[in-house]
Amino acid sequence: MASSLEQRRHLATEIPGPRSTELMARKNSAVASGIGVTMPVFAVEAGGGIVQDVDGNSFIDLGSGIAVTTIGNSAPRVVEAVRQQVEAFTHTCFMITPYEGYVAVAEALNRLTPGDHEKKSALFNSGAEAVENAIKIARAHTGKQAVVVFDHAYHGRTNLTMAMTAKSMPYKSGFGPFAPEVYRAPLSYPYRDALLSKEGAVDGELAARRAIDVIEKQVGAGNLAAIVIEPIQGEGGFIVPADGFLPALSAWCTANGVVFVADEVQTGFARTGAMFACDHEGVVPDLIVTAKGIAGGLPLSAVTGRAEIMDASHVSGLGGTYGGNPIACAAALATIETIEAEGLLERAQEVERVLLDGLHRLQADDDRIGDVRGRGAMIAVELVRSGTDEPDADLARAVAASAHRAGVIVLTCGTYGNVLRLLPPLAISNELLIEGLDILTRTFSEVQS
Ligand code: PLZ
Repeated sequence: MASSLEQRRHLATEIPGPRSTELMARKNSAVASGIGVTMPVFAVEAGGGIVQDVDGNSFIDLGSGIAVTTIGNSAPRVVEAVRQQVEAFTHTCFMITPYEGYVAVAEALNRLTPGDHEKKSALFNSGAEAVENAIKIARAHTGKQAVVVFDHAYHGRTNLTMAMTAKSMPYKSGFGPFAPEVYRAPLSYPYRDALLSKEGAVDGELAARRAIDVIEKQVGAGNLAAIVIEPIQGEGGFIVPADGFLPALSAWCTANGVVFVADEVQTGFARTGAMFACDHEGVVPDLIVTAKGIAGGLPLSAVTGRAEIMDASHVSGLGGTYGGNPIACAAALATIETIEAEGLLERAQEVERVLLDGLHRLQADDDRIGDVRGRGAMIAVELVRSGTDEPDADLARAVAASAHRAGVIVLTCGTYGNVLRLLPPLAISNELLIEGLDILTRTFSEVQS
């Protein structure tokens, strides 16, 4: 995938450099403190596997702007489609005078998402907005109100999605009261479940029964509109549930008149080596929520699902001024074309092999790496204090900060803040990927804990 930006890590200054330091001072006086930043460098250009900053430093991108630029930043097809659309018109509002791009994106989503039943879609702007709309639709369809989410879940920062998100700091603390009728069930978390019972860790059906028991006793299927789950949890720590967990939950929903909603905001669009993470286990959600990787960096999100559920709302019950903006739709069509034309599912599987190989070798030499997990280009390591299973958030922070200074963008996540996650764009070269891994490996040996 061509990018005009030189595909080379290069440090021209200390990190941060003088121009970034100046901009950070302006940011601190002009931008609300609630908006934090991971790295103190300001971007000017990005493409392939590189992000370049205002001081001429080039970073290896192992973050993709939190799993958004999966096909690469400023990917050529997206740039061209956006340019053409900007020249034609920027906005009319689909609810006022509709346009073809929106319909074409809905058709593509109906075709690509799991299951060959009749589907419909509705478009929005952000992941959180789409999650909220999935709940509106599930409630309208079932006439029920309760929503079940899981331990370690992340679904957004709006009021309803804050209630659905598990972690208090930084997402919820001080921002209540939260929306009612949201209940939390235990997740299948193989690494941590194994500390309690080896059997429970590998048996997804057993873990699902534990969750279903909580749901039946504490909520009741008769009150429950929807179960919402990330098939691989993102912010919660890249937790891949044990095989059988998702199919068992989905089957229980079908048997009990509950809408099964997959939040594929972070996992969707080739990220995990399949178009959607549900595909790995043949799970067919009733509704699927997508965003992030859908449009190559432009803000777009969607709810797609069974036509009879999607049609439950009265006419004009769903919408918004910008939902399915024409420029974002043009970008989404170009993104989907790129994934299909360039074999990016296979590329994500190859990225998985490279990352797992490097990280397993690192784990063999370092007992602070408790777990290596993930799928495709969504791979993480969970860090613990040497020889224990105690989460080590300080180590994750120190390794990330040191990697940043060495010119590698990596992110942390996890309920305990002890997970280092790798989300490279699929446009990255293997050379940059391996160099990024080498730097991480060196960083681990330098950072003592
Ligand atoms: N559902 C599964 O991962 C967004 C959040 C970053 P929005 N994750 C990144 C942050 O700190 O705000 C996310 C997600 C899943 C929903 C969302 C929300 O998507 O587009 O950020 O609203």
